[in-house]
Amino acid sequence: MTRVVVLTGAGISVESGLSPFRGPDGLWEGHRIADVATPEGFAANPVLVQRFYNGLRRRLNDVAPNPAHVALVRLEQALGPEGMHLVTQNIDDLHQRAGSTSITAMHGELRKIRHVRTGELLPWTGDVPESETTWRPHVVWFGERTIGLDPIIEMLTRADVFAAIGTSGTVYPANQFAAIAKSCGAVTVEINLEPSGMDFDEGWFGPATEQVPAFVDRILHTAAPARRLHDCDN
Ligand code: BJW
Repeated sequence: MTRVVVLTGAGISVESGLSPFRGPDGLWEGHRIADVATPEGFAANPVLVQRFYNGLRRRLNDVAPNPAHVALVRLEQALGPEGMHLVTQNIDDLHQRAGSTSITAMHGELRKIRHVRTGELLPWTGDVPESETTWRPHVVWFGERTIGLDPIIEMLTRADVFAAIGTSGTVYPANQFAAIAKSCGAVTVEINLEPSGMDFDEGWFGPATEQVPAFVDRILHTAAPARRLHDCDN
């Protein structure tokens, strides 16, 4: 059985109408990252941070999954949860709304809030009062531990194919996944508007809504890539 691990970033949701993080129209334009995406920023100015994430959360009401999200559901349904796992850095819920179930949201989920002391999670689709300090956005800020890393690494060591879709590769630890998978014998594939500059075996360049369905067709309709034998095999 072919085992595929897919990593997605903000680029997969751009054609749904969401901005990427970086670049001229990026989400952080007009904000200092340290102010809105660090625990220190929240401690210093919770009103600014809650307002920022309330704005992002509202945007989710106006967008829908696109053909790239849907194609990854098709891949999961064809390979089963043992054959395909989706790791997303995205805090939007477009993969979940499209129907992906074998998924790790490693940077959290905008439509959840988290108790700052107990870690309890609540589903949350509306605004959080700007003065709220006990409940914070369930997102992973810089300097915080990402979600589900150990199982992700385990899956990368067993993958036949690793594909990174719509991510700039600027953020650790996700920017190490291709190297980990490759060192354990996976064929690594980048799907992006343009090359990120990281080392991949193959590049598929163009809009995700075109490239991802074509990539899924390739996986499903051609023989599994030959896997090299190596030390990571279980
Ligand atoms: C298309 C497209 C189309 C466009 N089709 N493609 C020095 C100091 C302090 C920390 C560090 C340091 N050096 C390293 C670190 C670690 C740090 C880090 O990586 N920093 C670097 C930036 C320097 N990482 C962390 O802190 C992480 N945690 C950690 O390391 O923990 C260690 C630890 C261990 C034990 C205990 C405690 C800690 C956590 C990182 C959390 C990142 N969170 C964010 C913010 C979420 C909330 C928010 O909204 O503010 O997650 S950062 C932001 O970047 C967001 C994203 O998920 C992430 C990745 O961005 P992504 O998805 O790649 O988006 P873009 O915009 O960068 O790229 C879009 C791409 O799409 C582009 O390539 C386009 O070409 C493409 N594209 N249209 C196809 N149509």
